[in-house]
Amino acid sequence: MNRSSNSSFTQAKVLFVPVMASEPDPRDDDESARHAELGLRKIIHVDMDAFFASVEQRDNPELKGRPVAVGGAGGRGVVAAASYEARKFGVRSAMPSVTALRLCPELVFVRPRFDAYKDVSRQIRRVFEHYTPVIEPLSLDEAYLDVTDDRLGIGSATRIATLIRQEIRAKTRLTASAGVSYNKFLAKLASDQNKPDGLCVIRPGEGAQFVAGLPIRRFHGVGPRAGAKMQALGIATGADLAAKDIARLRQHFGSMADYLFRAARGIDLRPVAAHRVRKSVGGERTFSEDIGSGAALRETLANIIDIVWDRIEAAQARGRTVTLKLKFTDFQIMTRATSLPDYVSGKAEFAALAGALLEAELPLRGPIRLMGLTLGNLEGAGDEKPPRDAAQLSLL
Ligand code: DCP
Ligand code: MG
Repeated sequence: MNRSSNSSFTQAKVLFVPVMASEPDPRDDDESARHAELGLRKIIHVDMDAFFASVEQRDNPELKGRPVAVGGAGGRGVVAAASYEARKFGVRSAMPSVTALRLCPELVFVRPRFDAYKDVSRQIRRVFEHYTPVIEPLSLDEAYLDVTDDRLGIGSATRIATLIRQEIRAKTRLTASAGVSYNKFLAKLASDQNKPDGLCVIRPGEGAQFVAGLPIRRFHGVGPRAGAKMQALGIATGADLAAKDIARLRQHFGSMADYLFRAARGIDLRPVAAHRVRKSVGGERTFSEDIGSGAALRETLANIIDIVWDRIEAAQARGRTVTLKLKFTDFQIMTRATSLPDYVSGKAEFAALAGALLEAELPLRGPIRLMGLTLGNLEGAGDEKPPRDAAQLSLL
């Protein structure tokens, strides 16, 4: 996650100091009453600290205290996770490994071990289930929990977050950060606020003020593209966003406008979706320079296949449809999909299907600025119409 040291952010940090783990908060009873009155939920967002890198440091004592990157060290390698020691040098997730090494020459690269991460993911999931059935995992290491009606009748979301963090530490020997608030948007911001090993609570009435001082790139869902648009419109903070009227936001941000309009006021109406079924796993990549030659396209595809297949493994997903997406320099998008009667059997088949989709289009009518790849028609998701519903994660 991007954190920033700009002054408005620092101001927010001062206002919202972490609640210490062992202090019962006298405001909790009042808080419960107010929640009931306003129909607000009690939401916790839990996110493991430097997840893959922390697991590696836990399992290999030689890595403790050292700058560690999980990922491939080679020319095409990308950093998946960076330990906090590595972050001091500016090393970040999704950074090319060569850049990371330039920033931090002592950086130790470790290959990912997805089975180990999945084990931890299952362990933390069991901890969550102890407190609430309403859990929405976002990835292996993070989830939203709705604890409005918690299983044990504890009542205080702050207390529950503290217990969850303690239990995670005891069971996994790893640390998690948690954010507590009355909606998902604020809870996610809060979990990031005091990382690593932090807790932050945003109470009813505090959301709008918290959001006002935040740099816009910390808003969940504002990626590089929306971020660039915001910058062009002079929107740097939550307060700048709140000053724009809804019509103007719709004009620029289409379907995202209503979410942004509410978020700028600390409002988020999305429920914790405990049974959300993922429809596809994939990723896409925008290039710093447009590419057009067959060799460059094949090399790029190979790179994306590596990253996307890691994600497919991490999500333990099985699917029948492979979709390739290309965006030309004139922003025209072309998608090509192929479906099998059975699930894609492994990485080799996935790579072969993706490669065939690309080969069938060569030579392209012109250079492209983006390439994306997804695996869809996932097990348990029911049949879907690819490729348009494919929810994508940006790789950069
Ligand atoms: N990950 C990845 N590629 C990315 C981002 C993340 O493979 N572009 C993987 C590695 C991370 C894990 O997902 O360890 C969790 O991602 P987070 O964004 O939660 O980052 P971390 O847990 O590493 O760090 P933080 O302490 O900021 O949460
Ligand atoms: Mg994390």
